[in-house]
Amino acid sequence: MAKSDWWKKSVVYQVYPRSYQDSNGDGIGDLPGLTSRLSYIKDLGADVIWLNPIYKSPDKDNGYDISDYRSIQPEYGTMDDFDEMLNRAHVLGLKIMMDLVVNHTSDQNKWFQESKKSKDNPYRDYYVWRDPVNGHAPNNWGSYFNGPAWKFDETTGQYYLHLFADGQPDLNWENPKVRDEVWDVMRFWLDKGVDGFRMDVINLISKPAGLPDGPREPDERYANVAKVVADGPRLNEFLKEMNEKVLSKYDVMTVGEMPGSTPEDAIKYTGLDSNELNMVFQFDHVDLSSNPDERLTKWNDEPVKLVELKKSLSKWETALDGKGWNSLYWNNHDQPRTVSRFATDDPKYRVRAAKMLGTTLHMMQGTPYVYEGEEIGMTNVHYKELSQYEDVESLNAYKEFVEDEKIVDKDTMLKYMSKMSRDNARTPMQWDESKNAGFTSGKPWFELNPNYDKINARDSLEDEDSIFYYYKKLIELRHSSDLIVYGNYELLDSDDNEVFAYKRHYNGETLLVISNFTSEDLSRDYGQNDGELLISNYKDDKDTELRAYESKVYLFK
Ligand code: TEU
Ligand code: CA
Repeated sequence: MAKSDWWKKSVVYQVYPRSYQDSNGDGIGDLPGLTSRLSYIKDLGADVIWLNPIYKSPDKDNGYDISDYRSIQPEYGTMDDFDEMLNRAHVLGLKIMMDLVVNHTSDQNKWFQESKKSKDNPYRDYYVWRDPVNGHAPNNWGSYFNGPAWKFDETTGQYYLHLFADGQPDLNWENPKVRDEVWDVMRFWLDKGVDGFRMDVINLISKPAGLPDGPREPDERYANVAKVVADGPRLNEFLKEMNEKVLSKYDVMTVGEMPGSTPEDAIKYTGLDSNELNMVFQFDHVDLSSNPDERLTKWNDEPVKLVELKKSLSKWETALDGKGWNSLYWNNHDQPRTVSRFATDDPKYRVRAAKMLGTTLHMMQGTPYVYEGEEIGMTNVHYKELSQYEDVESLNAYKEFVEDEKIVDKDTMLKYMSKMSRDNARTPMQWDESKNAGFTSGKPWFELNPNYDKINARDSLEDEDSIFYYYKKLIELRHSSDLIVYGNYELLDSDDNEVFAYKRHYNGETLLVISNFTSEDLSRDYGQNDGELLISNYKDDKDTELRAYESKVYLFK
């Protein structure tokens, strides 16, 4: 079918339904709650909503462990509630992109329940089962969520593979029946009218032949599975098949989540004639800070160096220009809050800093994603106690590193968690200053960030100078400018560790973007004097002067 590139001109708003809006007082966000907030998202100017999983799930990993792909998690409502939400969104001109989680299912999924019954069960080969080797797991792979990637199952005396939690067994994509099941699930939702898929860890679906051991440091218990499994031998083939059998028949948007992928991989999967995906989520810039102790990787409290950040984002901008398409994001449900991580949540600078970060990202080439609460500058929650955390990744990491292996002490780990835990992104949306921030009339499933009396949507909507209206303007600018959508990218002064400046070029026009990433007063001259100021996070413009977290965009015709 004929397709357009509407997804290149779109801005996506991500909703983590559990934490967005509760409608019935049970403390859990739900579909009717989201429906009641669609006009807020429309008001911001977003075109597409990416909805995190809402399928039936035992919720070991907040919906990323699906037990039934065709029904709605009762906590979130009914299929009628879903249809109502979809319909209402479409009436408002909003598209809905679903999360497609098909690298693994829940261990409660009917397929797995059958699969584990016996070696000759028709569903046995839906998953990856192997005999023990010398009484141990079949290879040395570690799970993304700590511990081994294999779990022994007494019933049949074999191990099954789980790259994530042990309640998330990996599907065996080598089995054509599995692929057909996935295509059917996709058609089920597409035929309802959904507008696309965000595909969870889709670059992990093709496992290397023979499942060989991975490289491992002497002090590591398990091999880093990312290095062995990502970008497997049949990935291109599987994605092409998906496209041919399903996606090509619908005008929808697709984004593949691809931890560990390089620009070359992304071009392979999103390239103009690859017939696979529209764009990928890459991880380079969110993986920039890491613990010098390899075993701890993401658990650290190192600030990201601006030159590194510039290098990373610019590498993707340049490499994909004219060859593929970028997705642009600062945060999502797996990452700490943008303003706390890449600038500062110090109340003195927070609003400016949030606008500065928004400008820096939204003026790039690619499809921008706004994570719920980012548009009002929500911050990390800064929990102090282990008992405040919910997330399986954080809790498993604490257990392994503090309790079992003792490679880091409790206080240090809690400090890392307060900086990096996914739970920072998962505290409920802050709607107003009433009890529980207007998120629920009951007891919230997860403790709110106590700063909701100062940071909330109602205040933002009442203040014309708010981050919300600033984001709205950024989105309007994109919608009205081919230069912003299509222009190519040129980084300026790559070695400058204080200012992020770049240009975009298109049809003889140039856009100049300047962002001060520090709280200092600086001075820089990029010839901005001659340009027309399009947007800035200060009321007045002082040319070469750059005040704390100042950000400005100029047009040259
Ligand atoms: O995340 C994939 C992934 O790579 C995560 O392990 C990510 O690196 C980590 O959360 C960052 O600390 C996806 C989903 O977005 C995530 O919520 C799921 O837990 C995961 O897949 C398993 O489905
Ligand atoms: Ca609810």
